[in-house]
Amino acid sequence: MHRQDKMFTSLLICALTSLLTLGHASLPLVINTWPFKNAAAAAWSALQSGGSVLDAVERGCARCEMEQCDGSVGYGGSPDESGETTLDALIMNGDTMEVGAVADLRRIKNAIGVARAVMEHTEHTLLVGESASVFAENMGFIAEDLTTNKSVNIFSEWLKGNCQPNYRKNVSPEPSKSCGPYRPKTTWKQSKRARHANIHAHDTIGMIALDRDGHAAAGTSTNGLTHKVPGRVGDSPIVGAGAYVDSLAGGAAATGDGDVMMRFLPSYLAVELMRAGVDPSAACKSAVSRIKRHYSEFFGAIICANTTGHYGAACNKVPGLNKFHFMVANSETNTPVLKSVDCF
Ligand code: SD4
Repeated sequence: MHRQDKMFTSLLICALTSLLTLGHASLPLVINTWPFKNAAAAAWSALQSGGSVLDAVERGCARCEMEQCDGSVGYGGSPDESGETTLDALIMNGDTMEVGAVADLRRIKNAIGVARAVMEHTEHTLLVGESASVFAENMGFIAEDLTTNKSVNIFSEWLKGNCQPNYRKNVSPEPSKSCGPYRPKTTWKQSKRARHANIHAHDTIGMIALDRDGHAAAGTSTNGLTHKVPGRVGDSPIVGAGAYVDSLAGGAAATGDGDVMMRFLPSYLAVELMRAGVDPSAACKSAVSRIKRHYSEFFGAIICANTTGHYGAACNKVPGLNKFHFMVANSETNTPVLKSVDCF
């Protein structure tokens, strides 16, 4: 091939790769993790009817909380070791960098609503546990039991199966065979216990919304991990881990094994890369690669969008996760469209 032909071919490949990986840029934009179409539709219609990007994120995540998306968002999912469902959520305003979040929230279904109340009615960023629930009740949220027949069944099957799987290590009795109560082992070898969490235990909604005027917001909502140790908080309500957004750079939201992912602040990293001019797909990939270096087998994915409305996603390829699905709605599609990316 002549040199000019070669150059033309590589330019063509570059252009095609960009088209495939970047997605078309168009504002406004709503993007969320997993094929949660109704959540994307709720967020999109909030924007279309004149709502703010915060309204869009709140309504989108709230839709998943009501629909109990995949059993991993909202009430009645992921019972912990004591059989209780507790919720984590976060909302962030990319204009003001204000954040509201709740973790280990009990008895209140609308976790993203409470997160927004933390942002708008306190000077704080994160409220946790029983006190977060009392705050929510005082703010007018209804307290109700988050347990369902389904969560009771999951819990009783787990008890019958000797509390397997669980997240304990270096304790006795041997956690891979028995229920607690556990005590710390006096002598133990430093080792990583293989993480057992399966794909169905991981479907947090993470959402980013951008409008035409340069406003951006992001949020998350989840019931965390099934059989978690009571009090466990995942990545979703941790700013920079579960989500991050800056209207001058872009937004990102993560899903997956939060115990591992939160150690790397992947959403913050991705947004900072986009601020430096890296395109959203490459920014998402870098954030995943950073985690892979230490935890090659981690389960997780991240979505990214920049201020021009370009978006992308990336996921770590592990058994059960070859492709990651996410939803996109923008002025080009005018309706939520299912997108996917191959994991690497
Ligand atoms: C957590 N990241 O609590 C959440 C769970 C999740 O998809 O599914 N993410 O670890």
